[in-house]
Amino acid sequence: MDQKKSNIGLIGLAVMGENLALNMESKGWEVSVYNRTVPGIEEGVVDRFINGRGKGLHIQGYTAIPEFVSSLSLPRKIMMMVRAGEAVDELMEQLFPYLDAGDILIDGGNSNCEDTNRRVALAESKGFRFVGAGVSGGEEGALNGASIMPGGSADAWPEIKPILQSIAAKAPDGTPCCEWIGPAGSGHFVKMIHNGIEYGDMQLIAEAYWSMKQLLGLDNDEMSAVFARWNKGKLRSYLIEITSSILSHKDSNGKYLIDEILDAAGQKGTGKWAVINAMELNMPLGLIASAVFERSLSGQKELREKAHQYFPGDQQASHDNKEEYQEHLFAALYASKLVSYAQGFAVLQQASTQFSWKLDLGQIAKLWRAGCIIRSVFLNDIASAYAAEPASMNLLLTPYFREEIKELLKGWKIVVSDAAREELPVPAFSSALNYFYSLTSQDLPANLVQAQRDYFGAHTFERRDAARGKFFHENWTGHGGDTQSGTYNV
Ligand code: NBP
Repeated sequence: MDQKKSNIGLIGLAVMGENLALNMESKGWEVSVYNRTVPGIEEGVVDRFINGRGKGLHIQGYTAIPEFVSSLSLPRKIMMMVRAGEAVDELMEQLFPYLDAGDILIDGGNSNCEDTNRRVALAESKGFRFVGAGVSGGEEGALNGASIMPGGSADAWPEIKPILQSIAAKAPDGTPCCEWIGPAGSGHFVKMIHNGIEYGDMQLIAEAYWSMKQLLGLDNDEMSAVFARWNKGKLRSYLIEITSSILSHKDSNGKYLIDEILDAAGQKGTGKWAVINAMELNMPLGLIASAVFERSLSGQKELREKAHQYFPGDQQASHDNKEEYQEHLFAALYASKLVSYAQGFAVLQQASTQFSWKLDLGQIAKLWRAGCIIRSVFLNDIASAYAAEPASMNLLLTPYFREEIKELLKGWKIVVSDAAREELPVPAFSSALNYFYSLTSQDLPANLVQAQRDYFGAHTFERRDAARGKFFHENWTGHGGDTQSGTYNV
């Protein structure tokens, strides 16, 4: 007798794939799973899963692609949860010969959006459909509800929507944190910006922690209590919540684990990609860039130790009114976070315009309210701001956030200037404040930059007394020519 066909196939039984398969099965879907079997790497992955966590469930395991593919109902839906990069291309090539027209491949890994652009076009050229779906929430989200950002072949969405929305986290108002994002690699682009924002949030929280410790002299339990208090207000979020828990956590020896962990941060590349893509779009994303670079510098531990011998620093702060100062730190953290999201959403908006993606920014904010690492109450305020002003060019200029910034500015300035005086690094707080000052400056010294560019390279400049877009060149030295450099971007 023919075995019942599965509703969906899942490839890649590492931490994410296993949990997604279990999540799908728990929602009533019949699932087929496949993992490659490479001698010498790890054999028996499928057996281990089917006889372990998958035992007794509606999950069929396969170790050969043809049988795996033919176990699926038409049009086939195959979700790949494998390492981003070549593995996805290799798998696609292995799958293509066994697929029928209209079958759908979903890449749920952290793929680069440029790769997804290419893969959507390739799959569609062969009559298949391809969806790049960013999945956030880690192991726990994969099992109990993730935030999922699918984009690519639009006519695949009605086919996969019931499955993906069933395994997504539910926002407090009950809506699933999974909606169609747009064409081509837009889903992976949005996931990449999400990850960049995650880098920013983590760095900002780390700076608040460090300022509390170094400027106020608070101990771990006191700092844990401050974060717990902040988690009851406007900063309520998963990352603030776990920070409070991390700071009070003791290891089996009774020591605070936070003090035992080496201060060298790792990274897997999505923060870096976010910054590179922002640069390509000519959009400022300075806060996330400073978070990425600070992780890089933190990793140069030996160099920092040597540098410290030459410049031991001169920290002597101690604030009498610690309660009041905590409010200043709250202001610095909240205002900088506003800047980070304003920058990230402005990049999304620019990408949407440039690539004709028609992204719904308010909807994207809503997708991040549950299941993902940056989930927070604050995303409701962003969604509301876009509902009121869908075409807003910068979140900081929307009525609600304008008023918030006015309230926060005083404390934010105090923290950044105190940190500078006390030689305490707060690169994300200060990057955010400088962005805010530049953004709100009617005049900037870019006139001098333009003059220098024209002086040495005939790059031309616009004039204050002429229309925008009309370019001039000056023969600065009297012996330069009148030939202008072309206006182009490299
Ligand atoms: P990994 O990123 O560690 O990938 C391991 C899986 O990829 C294994 O199943 C492995 O098979 C398979 N694989 C590799 Br490696 N090369 C392959 C190839 N050439 N052909 C077929 N399969 C191949 O697993 P993960 O941490 O579960 O993440 C999966 C994806 O989800 C990644 O893109 C990741 O960036 C993304 N993601 C991860 C998280 C997280 O918290 N971990 C969160 C969100 C998104 P093997 O067993 O034979 O080695």
